[in-house]
Amino acid sequence: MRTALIDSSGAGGRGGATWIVAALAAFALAAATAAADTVMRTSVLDAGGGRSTAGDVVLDATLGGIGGLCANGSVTGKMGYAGQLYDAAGLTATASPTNVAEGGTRQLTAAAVNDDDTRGELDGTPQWAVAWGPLASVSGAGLASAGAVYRDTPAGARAVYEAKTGTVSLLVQDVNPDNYGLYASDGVPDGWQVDAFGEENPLGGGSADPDGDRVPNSGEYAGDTDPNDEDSFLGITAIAREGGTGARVWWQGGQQATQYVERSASLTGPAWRPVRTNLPPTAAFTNCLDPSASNAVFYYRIRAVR
Ligand SMILES: [Ca+2]
Ligand SMILES: [Ca+2]
Ligand SMILES: [Ca+2]
Ligand SMILES: [Ca+2]
Repeated sequence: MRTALIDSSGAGGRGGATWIVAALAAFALAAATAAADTVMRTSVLDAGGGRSTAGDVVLDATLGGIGGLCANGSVTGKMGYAGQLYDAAGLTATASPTNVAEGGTRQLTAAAVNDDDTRGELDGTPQWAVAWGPLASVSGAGLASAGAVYRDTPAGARAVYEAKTGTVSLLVQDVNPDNYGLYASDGVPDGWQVDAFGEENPLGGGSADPDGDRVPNSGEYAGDTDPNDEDSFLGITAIAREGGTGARVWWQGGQQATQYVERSASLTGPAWRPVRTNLPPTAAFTNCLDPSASNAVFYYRIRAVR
């Protein structure tokens, strides 16, 4: 292997003038770096190139680095070429990040996909549209607006430009559990209402009692009982004396709510005092003993929270 020499020291030159021996002219590009006080020798010029150092100069020259792909955002280009000939082969649509909160917006971007694997900016503006899912709209500038959802929901937008189409998938995130359609603002999580009654069903409202068990849907949710089953509800089913001063209370309910059994000596201005706290998972049918009921009159109630 012969080397190329760039020498400004005058030691190997003629009359101190800089001169160059280009032993490998075909590879001169890989070593064409010099400084006024530097001697640079390219010790190796193989297919992979390598690092050369002289004085305080370091040259990383790689023949493979002459060409290749570089990317910046949605645009990808080929470097090291005098020109680029390509045809637009398709369209790509992107978003970063791909999640958007319900009621929020996300900027979308479209780019041309060329037949040499590069991507480039469009010469014009694509037509944007909602492709699927709970997007309220996509503006002409590609700003997607997310509608209300009752749980995290996939969505998609479409860009069309010169008969080419690109789509981008998004995830609309549920950030407010009580804002969806007919079920909004009634104190009951919309996802629970949709699971029990489907979407936009008037029977699924928080105050409705479609199964006729005298427990509204809001109470069925709180007690984790079935709003479509009249035999499923939270309630005391029996009370009986036990022993000298005790009273046993039986009740039924759901499984995933915290239950509180309480008593009061009066229903006029009652002062409810705790008897039993029942943590989930709870049995659908259970009971407890109130050992200090004495011979007085007491009223019992049960409530549930989750
Ligand atoms: Ca929501
Ligand atoms: Ca609701
Ligand atoms: Ca009911
Ligand atoms: Ca019920």
